[in-house]
Amino acid sequence: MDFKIKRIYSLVFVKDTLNKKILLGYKKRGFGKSKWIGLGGKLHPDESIIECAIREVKEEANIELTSVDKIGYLEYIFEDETNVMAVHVFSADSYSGEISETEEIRPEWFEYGSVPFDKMWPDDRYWFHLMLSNKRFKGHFLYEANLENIKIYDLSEVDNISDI
Ligand code: 8OG
Repeated sequence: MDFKIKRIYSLVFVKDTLNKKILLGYKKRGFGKSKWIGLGGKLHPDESIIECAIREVKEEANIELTSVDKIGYLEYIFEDETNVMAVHVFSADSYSGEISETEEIRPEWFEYGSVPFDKMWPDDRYWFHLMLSNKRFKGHFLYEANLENIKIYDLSEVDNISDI
């Protein structure tokens, strides 16, 4: 029998919509080390996925989100692994506090046209334009065991993400 264990994560993109900039974090340690990523992490027991998104952004960039919008759902499957990562994607355009570096993340603003895709997870290239233009989407990506190549994927825009 081939069954998979789902691990649930939040992934948050803070946007400066006025200046068309997106906040990414340089991951200093752990899974995805040395990549530019959205902020986020693993769902804790007894919290909602929105609470997880807000907590992770506070832990990783020292800001308190004051609006969060669920915009996507992505599943990552890795060859030779039983775990599936289920990632709930959010965008946020308001927060309080000053963004600052933490032990795990060095946050930095990027212009929408200068996103460093070559130093990000390869799947980001497929759906980033949807996220930046406020579209809602869902997709699945099967990664080769080396975590560098995507073997197959599907991706679609959806009208409503709340029922996923
Ligand atoms: O707690 P930790 O920092 O390990 O959480 C991982 C974060 O990175 C979480 O927000 C989900 C995100 N993430 C992955 N894999 C991938 C991926 O393949 N693409 C993208 N865009 N984000 C990912 O863990």
